[in-house]
Formats: sequence, structure tokens, C-alpha cells
Amino acid sequence: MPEYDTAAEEESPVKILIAGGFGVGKTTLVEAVSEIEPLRTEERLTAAGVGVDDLDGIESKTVTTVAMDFGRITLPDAGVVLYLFGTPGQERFWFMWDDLLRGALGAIVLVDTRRLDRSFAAVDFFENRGLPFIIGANCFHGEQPYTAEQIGAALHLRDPDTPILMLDARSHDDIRGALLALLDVLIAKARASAAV
Ligand SMILES: Nc1nc2c(ncn2[C@@H]2O[C@H](COP(=O)(O)OP(=O)(O)O)[C@@H](O)[C@H]2O)c(=O)[nH]1
Ligand SMILES: [Mg+2]
Repeated sequence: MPEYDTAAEEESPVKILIAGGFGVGKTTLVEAVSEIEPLRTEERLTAAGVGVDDLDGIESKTVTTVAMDFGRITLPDAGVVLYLFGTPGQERFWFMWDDLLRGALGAIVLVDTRRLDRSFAAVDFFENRGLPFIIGANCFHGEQPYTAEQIGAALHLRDPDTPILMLDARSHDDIRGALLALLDVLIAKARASAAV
């Protein structure tokens, strides 16, 4: 008789959204952490974006996500396999957001503190629809001039306990840590609602 490892159960699939404004690092994050070749639907920035996409400060950006990024990461200790859906950053793709939301359990909202306003809409969207999220403050040049408290205050977060993590969107370990922090939030919320 072969021995079966009864502890090794199938991981539960969990859909997570990676949101935030244009150029905050969503595609970078999904690429950094995905164990499958991330599905990218990037296009060269075209005339449609001229005068619409504000490239101020991200002049090197020549491709942009027109539909979404998709990746997968298994977290065996947590017993889950996360399916990451990067949301399109530009406002002309907002019609897709409600579809992306379907089945999602939580989100990471990435912010670039040099352009915090770009992520306000994502924060509003999730707060209005009650989707739990955490904030990932992308430290573009390895430094972050603001504290988590300052970032939370500037974002006017409705829930003062929303975790705000400093991270580098290119770092596998940082992203893994952020996803685990998000899972903690989801578990705490599930426990709280089960206790009611
Ligand atoms: N130095 C640095 N550059 C980053 C970081 N995250 C993203 N970038 C760069 O910033 C630009 C925008 O990132 P991208 O992932 O395309 O943003 P998206 O529009 O949110 O998908 C790209 O040129 C990335 O290489 C980071 O943590 N540090
Ligand atoms: Mg992108």
C-alpha cells in the first residue's frame, strides 16, 4: 500500500485583485511573484493615451496594461493558491472593474507616494463595495519619505486598522509578505462575521 500524506490537502483557490493607479507597479508585482508565466496584456502606449495617461515622472514607461495581468502563487502553509488579477490602471478601462470584482476575496491597493491621488479611486471602489484590502506603499527608489500613519491619513482610509506595508513591487519576499498580511485580514474578518 502506498503511503498517502493525509495532511497534504488540495489548496483552496482564492482570487485576489492587485489595484492602484497608473504606473504604481501592478504588472511588476504580478510578474515578481507568479509561479506561472504571467499572462500579460500589455500594449505599447498609443495615441489613445496621449494627453490622457499622465506619464509625468514615469517617462520610461512605454507599455501599459490594457486589460489585465494574471498570475498565480501557491502558499502551502496557508493552504491556498492565490490567483492574482492586476486591474487596468487607466480610467478608460473602469468598465471592467465590476467584472474583476466577481469572486474576489480581497485586494492589494498599490500606492506610489509621489502620486498618491492615482490610487484614491481604487480605495474608494473597494471601500464602497466592502472588499477587504491592504495598502502596499511601493518604495520606488528603496526609500519612503512617509510613515505608514501619514500614508493612511493622506488616503483617508475608512478603516484605521487597514494594514499599510512598505514594499518593493519587484521583491518576491515583500509581495509574499503582503499577500500573507492580506490573508490575515481575510481570516480575521471571516472569524468576526462567523462570531456574530
Ligand atoms: N525602482 C522601482 N521601479 C519600479 C518598482 N515597481 C515598478 N517599477 C517600475 O515602474 C514602472 C511602472 O510599473 P508597472 O508595473 O508597469 O505599473 P502598473 O501600471 O501599475 O502595471 C515600470 O517601469 C517598473 O519597472 C519598484 O518597486 N521600484
Ligand atoms: Mg500594468
